[in-house]
Amino acid sequence: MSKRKALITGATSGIGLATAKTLAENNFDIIICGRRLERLKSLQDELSSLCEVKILSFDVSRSNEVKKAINSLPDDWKVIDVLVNNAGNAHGLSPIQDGSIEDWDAMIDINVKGLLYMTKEVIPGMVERERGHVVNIGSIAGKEVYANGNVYCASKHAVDAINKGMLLDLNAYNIKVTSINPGLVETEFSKVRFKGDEERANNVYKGFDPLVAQDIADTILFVVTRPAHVNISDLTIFPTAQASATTVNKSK
Ligand code: NDP
Ligand code: 8X3
Repeated sequence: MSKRKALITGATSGIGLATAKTLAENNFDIIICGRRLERLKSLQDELSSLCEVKILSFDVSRSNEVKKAINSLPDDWKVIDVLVNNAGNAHGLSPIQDGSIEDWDAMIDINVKGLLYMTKEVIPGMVERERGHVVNIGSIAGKEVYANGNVYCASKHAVDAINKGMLLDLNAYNIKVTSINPGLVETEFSKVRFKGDEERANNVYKGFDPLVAQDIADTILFVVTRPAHVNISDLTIFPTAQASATTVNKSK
């Protein structure tokens, strides 16, 4: 029997990279996506002894690029069993009155519209086959709003609402929909949020043990390998030291 195929957006770093490796090690063929082509190529080299690996390098926030990328897949690769909508980032951390329009556009365009563009290209095949699983990576920022998180929190609240909408609309088609909402995970996330300021980024994870990308990848593997009658619809995952978006025991 052929392996199931999973498409992972944001596979060049952090949660997406760990997920790509984990699924490759656990009987999936994978389509890895991201803008940094060199990273995708080296991941393909690393994983190609384990499974079939296809690369799609494009910007999720550009609907024409998304369409072109999915259309470029050979027909048998268009049969995507698992879509992991993971690509996204925070850009900036400012009070609303000081926020940058460029940062707002990036977060809405990538985290919300990018996820929708991917979904639009991949879901019709799932509906036709009455089979498939969409895993949306939300955040605790989609469950709570914290000071200065305004637009990033809005983008992740939108992911939460879209996830709920997908669950309802795809119910008739036997399609599983899962939202995974992590707390603090040490990846390149804070480096992007703080525009390359490594010291500020590293400080976010000081004084406690944050989650690592592999913790989320292990959870995604668990979720996508449940029996056919089981759908895990919504999960929030914190490091043990975290109890809410802003309650973190930093006594270490
Ligand atoms: P990273 O910065 O390590 O990874 C982000 C990934 O998204 C990269 O692979 C990047 O690829 C991709 N990406 C970003 N913008 C685009 C774009 N325009 N087009 C295509 N791909 C893009 O961060 P994480 O792994 O932490 O983040 C992954 C997801 O997890 C995000 O949705 C984030 O909001 C969410 N999350 C993260 C948490 C954390 O604490 N780290 C907690 C909760 C949720 P490339 O640059 O090559 O395009
Ligand atoms: C990432 C987690 O708390 O930095 O979504 O917003 S947080």
